[in-house]
Amino acid sequence: MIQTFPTTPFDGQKPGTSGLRKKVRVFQQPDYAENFIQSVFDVAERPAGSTLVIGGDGRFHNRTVIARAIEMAAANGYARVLVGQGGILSTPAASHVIRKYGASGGLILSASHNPGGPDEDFGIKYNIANGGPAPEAVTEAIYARTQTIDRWMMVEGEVDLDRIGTSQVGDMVVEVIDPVADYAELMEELFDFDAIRTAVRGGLSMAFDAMHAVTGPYAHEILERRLGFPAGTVHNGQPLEDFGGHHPDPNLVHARVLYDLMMSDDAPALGAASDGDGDRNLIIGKGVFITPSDSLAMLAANAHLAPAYAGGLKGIARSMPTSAAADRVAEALGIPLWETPTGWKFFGTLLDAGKATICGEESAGTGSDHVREKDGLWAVLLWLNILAVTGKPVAQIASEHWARFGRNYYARHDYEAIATDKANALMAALEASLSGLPGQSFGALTVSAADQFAYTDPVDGSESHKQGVRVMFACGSRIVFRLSGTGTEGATLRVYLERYEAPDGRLAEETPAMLADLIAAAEAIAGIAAHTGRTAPDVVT
Ligand code: VG1
Ligand code: CO
Repeated sequence: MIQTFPTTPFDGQKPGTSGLRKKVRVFQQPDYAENFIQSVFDVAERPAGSTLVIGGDGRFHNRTVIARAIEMAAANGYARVLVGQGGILSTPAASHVIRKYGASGGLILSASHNPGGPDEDFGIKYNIANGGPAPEAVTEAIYARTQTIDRWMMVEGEVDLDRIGTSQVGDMVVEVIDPVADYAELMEELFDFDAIRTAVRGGLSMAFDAMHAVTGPYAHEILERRLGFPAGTVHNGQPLEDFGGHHPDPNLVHARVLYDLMMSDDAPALGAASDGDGDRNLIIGKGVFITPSDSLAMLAANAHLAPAYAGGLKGIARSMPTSAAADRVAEALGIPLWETPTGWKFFGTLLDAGKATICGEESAGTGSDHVREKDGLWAVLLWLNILAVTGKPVAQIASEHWARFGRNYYARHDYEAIATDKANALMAALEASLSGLPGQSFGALTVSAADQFAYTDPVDGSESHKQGVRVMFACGSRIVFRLSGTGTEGATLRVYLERYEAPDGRLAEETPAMLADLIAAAEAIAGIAAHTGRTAPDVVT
């Protein structure tokens, strides 16, 4: 029996860079999650008989929202729900399941790399039938609906999320599926598992930090069981509702233990980590950290060594703040390079249209057309495939890459939890100053151009404005300023710094030293200290 509950709108249910993210306490308010999910169902394209995929990263509050989402799907006319056992599906696995089973879309319950637990973060993201994040037109429609919503609907029912099998809620079939099996099978199709297994027997070693988040079960199955890495290769492999009290953010700050291991004499050949929902990756070779922007470029340059990409790449896409390292690879390969706004939702049309094969973001996101999300383990497996086939250490692959293409020194400085009005004032002042910047010098750096990045999707023509302020210098260096769209507390200012050294330039320097004059210029241009009172970033990645 369908029950209908009257409700009134909540303010601020606007999806950000990657879905709706708020504190758990906000999501726990009566009707809060229900209003958002009902708004999704009210605007989503879902023909009669549609299948919905539901899964999450296992964080606190997952099971509560999943149980309710299933009841609501039954009342809203879905024919079938596929849900991961235990409510678990990594973001890339959810994307694959949507595609494989022809679902009309999916709900992914995650706040990704944000911390979890009763006082931390929760999130809901809707993905469309191609398996990718809903594009802006859809998220805008969802948001508009949240502002007028006056009822939500459900059919009472109970599903044992821990038991694989089929049950019924109202007229709807609910299948609890193995969250790992379909994904692991896909990875076996893409990569040369035999070559990797042989290399492992020959001594190829690695450490993978699952950060007590969703990739634990995937990494145990793929790395230890299927590829033969010894037990213990996967660290922190058990998903916990609060990620063990840590930030499941695979960067040099939050994955410090792994970093220290990789810089030690006992380092294995490859160190890797993934985030809360399994879509990000951190890559560290023995003694050498590979920036995500460099990793994108190096993977693209060597992708032909993996079976799935042996026929070549159709194009490479990167988000605007990501370094231009991949641009040089695209040029060498004679394929197009697409520059999109931040967020994976902008890659979907390019992948669907066959304009790009590999995509990446500076925020530790890399992926390909095998799904429509970034994919942490995919990146790790492509690195393993390359290491296995070439027999070279990561450091050698990196130094040879830089010797051929030059090196983009790169860092991102994050200033977190700034008062929103101060962050907005900083950005407003920066925007107002843009037209006067060209020609100005900051130390040895002279501004050649400055603008607000705007994007017109080359496939569907949709436009996105105000996607970040770019300041370009005559020497080819660049600073980008933008505010995060994934935080739940105040505002986060991201400052992206990039300096290019040609193949005959200084290729083996320390990054902070190489970026010192850019850091000073960023302060002079944006007045970060004056606006925010902060004299140093909270996180440098
Ligand atoms: C951040 C990253 C962006 C990424 C997004 C979602 O967004 O910068 O590159 O796509 O997180 O990643 P923002 O707006 O905070 O800069 V995840 O792993 O949270 O799904
Ligand atoms: Co993520």
